Amino acid sequence: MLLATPALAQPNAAALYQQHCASCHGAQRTGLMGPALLPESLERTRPAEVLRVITEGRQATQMMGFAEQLSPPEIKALADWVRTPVVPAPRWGEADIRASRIATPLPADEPVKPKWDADPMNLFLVVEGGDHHVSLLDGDRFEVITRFASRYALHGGPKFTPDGRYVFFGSRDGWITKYDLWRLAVVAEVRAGLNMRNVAVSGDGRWVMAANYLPHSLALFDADLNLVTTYDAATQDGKSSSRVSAVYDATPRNSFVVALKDLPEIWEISYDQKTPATPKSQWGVRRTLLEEPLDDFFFDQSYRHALGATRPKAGGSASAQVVSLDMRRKVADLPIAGMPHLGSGITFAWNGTTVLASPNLGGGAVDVIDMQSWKTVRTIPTPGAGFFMRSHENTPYAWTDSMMSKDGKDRLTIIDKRTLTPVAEVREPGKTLAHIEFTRDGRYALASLWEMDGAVIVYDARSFKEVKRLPMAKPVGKYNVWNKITRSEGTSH
Ligand code: DHE
Repeated sequence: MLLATPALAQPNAAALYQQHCASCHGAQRTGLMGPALLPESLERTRPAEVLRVITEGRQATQMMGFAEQLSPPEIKALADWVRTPVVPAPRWGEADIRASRIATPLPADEPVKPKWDADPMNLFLVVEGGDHHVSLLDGDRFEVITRFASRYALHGGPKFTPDGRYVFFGSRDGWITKYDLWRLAVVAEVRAGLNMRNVAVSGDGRWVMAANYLPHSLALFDADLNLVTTYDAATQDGKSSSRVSAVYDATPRNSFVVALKDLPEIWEISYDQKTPATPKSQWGVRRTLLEEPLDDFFFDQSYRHALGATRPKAGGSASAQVVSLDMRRKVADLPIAGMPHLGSGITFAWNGTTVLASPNLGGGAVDVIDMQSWKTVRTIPTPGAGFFMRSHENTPYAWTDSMMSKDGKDRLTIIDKRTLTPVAEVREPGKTLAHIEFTRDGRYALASLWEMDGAVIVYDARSFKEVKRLPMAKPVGKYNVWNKITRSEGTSH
């Protein structure tokens, strides 16, 4: 008689998770000491990488490898399971936000002056994604003043207070960290959401706003990260809600401008009010209704216009639009060759007008657009799709990367802003070069060698020669205090 082989029991991933992972990543997978393991948080991590991390662990962190304790099918089951939604969906309300706040007040006997000897306006913060650290750099001597651990996976530019003393970092897991650059210490932290996009600081330094994918909300804090109120990102009738793509400070308008991923609306929330917002009496939301959702914004220097990208349509490409924030309607379609990465664009004077130049993620080109007529004046070829473009008022050149392309990722293209033509390249063969930021005076350009054993490379902005190389662990981005607080036209704000 032939006996049927019993089917092999499937590993119970939920039980394995509670046994091995919950103490660090939270019973609801919303993160504790370890990062959140929700589908939203893992969207950007390849399945093979999740398998590898569970098997081998993550270097220089508390994440150990489980190869000895779990079988390959158990590891595979866990890796698949953490990509499934938590049911019921985890909540993160105002009480959770308030309870998460950690503050370290200034010791009464500490003198109020910087602990270092450097130009406070020419400091750089370098976000090192490789091991989740931040380095503070003296922008004259190109020396590291200090290096400290950040929250897991910071995203978006850190935002400075107008005096340049404090900086706010946002992590994809929802943590906001306020850091005192003078005392070299964390002042306060709070978890604004479970999956966050970025933070913005008001031009007067009094308010911090966070944009969340999960929950669908905005969270408003005072400058010490005490929660003031949250806004549900929903239509006026409350019937549909949206992930919030990003929040931007529009200092000339004294307002926050909000990009919504799933709703055809732009929001503007003015902080130019006599009465502070409270949970019961929020500042009003001014809605500009659109034909389709726009995210990834760029603004003209006056912040009268928001330039937004639409998502690619099935079989088609993305496009971009110009919206007047005063008239509250679309005023132009932007002729852009591929998927723009508008947030990384720059503006400069050219031929009697002001132009916007933006790299695009869809192909090898930089689009240059006249900001009066909203017409393309030039499409500049680059070796491949790029993420970041930077310049400075004191240099005739703009630098852009091609980090998303196989063949072009190892070089930066230097474009003459007068002729709109590429004039030079710097190259690190076989490696990834990306994200540029200039010193306060525009004399040097700092770029990232975007590798685990990477570096910040300092180039002379006139001769394009390397001046210095500082070892860093995958330096994702770098931010100069002066260029940010003066809203230099050559960088993001
Ligand atoms: Fe970013 C800024 C959106 C993927 C590194 N990125 C921003 C901003 C937005 C944005 C809206 C501006 C907010 C701000 O600075 O406050 N980024 C997006 C995306 O939608 C996208 C394409 C997909 C996603 O899932 O988020 C995306 N971004 C990435 C990356 O893969 C990058 C290269 C690596 C990483 O660590 O995530 C990346 N984004 C950055 C950086 C900035 C940024 C370094 C700040 C640039 C600056 O100079 O200000």
